[in-house]
Amino acid sequence: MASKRDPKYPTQPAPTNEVLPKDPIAPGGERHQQAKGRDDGLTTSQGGPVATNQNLATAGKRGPALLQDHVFRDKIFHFDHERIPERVVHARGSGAHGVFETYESLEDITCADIFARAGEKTEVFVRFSTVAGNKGSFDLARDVRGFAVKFYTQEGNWDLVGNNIPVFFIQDAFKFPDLVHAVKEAPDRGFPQAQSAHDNFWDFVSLMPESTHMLLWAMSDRGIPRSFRFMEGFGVHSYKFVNAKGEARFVKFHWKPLQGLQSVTWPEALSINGADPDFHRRDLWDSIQAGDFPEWELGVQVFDDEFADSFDFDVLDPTKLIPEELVPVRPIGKMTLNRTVASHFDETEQVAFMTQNIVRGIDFSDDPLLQGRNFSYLDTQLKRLGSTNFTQLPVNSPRCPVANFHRDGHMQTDLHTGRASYEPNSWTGDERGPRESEELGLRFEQQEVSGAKHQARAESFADHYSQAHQFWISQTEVEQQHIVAAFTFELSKCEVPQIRTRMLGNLRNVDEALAQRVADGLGMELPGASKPAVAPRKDLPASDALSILKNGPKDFKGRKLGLVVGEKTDADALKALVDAVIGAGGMVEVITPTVGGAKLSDGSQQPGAQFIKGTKAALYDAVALLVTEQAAVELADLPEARDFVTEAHVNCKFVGWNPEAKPLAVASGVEPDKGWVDLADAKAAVKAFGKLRFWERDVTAPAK
Ligand code: HDD
Repeated sequence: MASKRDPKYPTQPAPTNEVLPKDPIAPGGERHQQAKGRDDGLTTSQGGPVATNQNLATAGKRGPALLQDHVFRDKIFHFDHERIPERVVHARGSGAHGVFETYESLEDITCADIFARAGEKTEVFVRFSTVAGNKGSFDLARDVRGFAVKFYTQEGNWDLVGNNIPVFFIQDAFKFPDLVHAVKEAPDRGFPQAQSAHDNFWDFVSLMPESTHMLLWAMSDRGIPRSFRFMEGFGVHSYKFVNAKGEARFVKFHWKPLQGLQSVTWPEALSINGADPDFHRRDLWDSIQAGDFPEWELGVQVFDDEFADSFDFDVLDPTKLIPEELVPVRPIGKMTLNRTVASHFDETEQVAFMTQNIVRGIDFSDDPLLQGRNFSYLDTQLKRLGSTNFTQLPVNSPRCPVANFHRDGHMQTDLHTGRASYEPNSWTGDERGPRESEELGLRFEQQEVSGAKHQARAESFADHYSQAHQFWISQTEVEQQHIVAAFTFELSKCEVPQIRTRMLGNLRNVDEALAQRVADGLGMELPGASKPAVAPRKDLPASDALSILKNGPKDFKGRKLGLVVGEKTDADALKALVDAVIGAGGMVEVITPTVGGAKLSDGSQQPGAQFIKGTKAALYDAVALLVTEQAAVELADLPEARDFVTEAHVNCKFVGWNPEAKPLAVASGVEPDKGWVDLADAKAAVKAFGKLRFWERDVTAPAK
């Protein structure tokens, strides 16, 4: 054979509803077995059995080390080279494997093979990420989240490299390095890390009014999701679907979590970052390991040139969205994440996403941000992974055959045979090698293009504020209050007053009340409005799809209860509560005074998953206090127990309790209200937990 690369791993899934083949690198898989070494014996990289993994060879018992200790050299050499450059953005990520199932054939609008057959299952790999922080930063930074999906389709890999926010900060890729430099650590001092609450970021965005719409999203609770499982994903750009007749339509991609939308509050985010910096990463891992597989529906907004021409904004402008009320999102398939990674580095770190990885039937639009991205992602993979052969890494390797005349390069792992590495050639049979195919190959839409070379932004991109206003009026009162608080917090960290003033001037173009409330929070006079490129519109209707709270969950499924238990807790009441939570599809973490657990009323020992001094209420979706009066009095003496109750209360969580827990509530300085539900009826309590927050309590909201 000239150059055909067989699917390396795993073999291509059959186009049926069968379950996917076992991944060879998963535990127990063929390659995993190989990696374990000969009969579980330790070997060098060359496969030689190792006699000692403890001591250097030395001359004499206490003498100098011998240069000849090749086993030591092999080990240290590899260790010294373990690190690769982290991603310049989206460095901190969490990956998982899964499957995508197509609902129905979309042949009328796209010839993409993945959408050709109802019920088709396609293997996927997903990587969620924060954007600004380094690899070792914390999960609950206020930040955008990356939502990148690699579909291993039968006609090649398709990467949908999106975010949890449907718009972007900038309109043109030319500005991307500036944006990233502004939000990352200041180059002189190397901080602040993983946050946008600093002068450089707000200096830049206040000078770039096109960022304003995205800023509203980032300052909303979208910037602090409860976990990856509870957030939407968006392809952001307008792409195109092209059918077999060559007809093209615009398409925007949406991921909708079947778990519902959910975020934490800002004080909780601060608390979680200290208590569990891996909160999101752990949540994804734990839920998949527990068999509670997160699911998202992929939906599309499909529209033609006629709609694009009639729409209020340019569909090529990535700072704009198309309201779902105007073009409904059509669900076209479901993704289920059903397998954790076997190795964080091998898979999550080495996975290479690229917007230019499209397949036949999907095409780019002329969005200048997308066009620039298509150039950038390939570059970055070479920098990170060190070889043009990164596509041969298992996580990047297509599951369909690969056949071309690419040759050599660092770390080539394919074994190419035959003498022809060029075409045309006149060899035959296996020596001939692959050929292009007019019928099967990807062809771009045959689009007419005209006009002089141009180096300026199109006028159709000039409106920077109208959709920001639309986003603002689409939020509930609670969500608006959180946006005000976020702007106030972030701008309060800007040391240079002019930056705050400039930003307030921009916010006046979004909404006068918003700007005034932020100015009040900062204790500043409201400056004049900045001059917009075009007058913002205030007549766009509110869109419910833009609010998290209007799209929350309906029950406690997939959520976690933090259940405080003490000495002599009623064993029957405990069982009833745990059964009710599990019956509702939720999880329970039992918190006891010490991690050794507590002795229940029936004399049995209840182990603790956490002890009260080692956890925080912010880590749970609801909390419950199931304790005797004596235990409540003892807990009331512990500052950590009081903090636990106070944190749950002020963040509007539902608190399940029995009246005996009152001394703990009193000592915590909180007044039980209707959000405190009696555990006597466990099922009713769990039903209340499913509402997630008792917002009526919001003690941080300004008095009306
Ligand atoms: Fe990007 C990574 C999403 C604009 C250049 N980007 C990266 C990742 C996501 C996004 C999710 C992480 C992928 C992974 O998990 O490995 N990026 C976006 C979205 C954008 C966007 C939704 C706007 C709509 N990005 C953007 C621009 C450029 C880049 C305009 C450059 C011109 N992005 C990169 C990059 C990264 C990257 C430098 C860093 C690591 C990587 O690619 O693999 O090339």
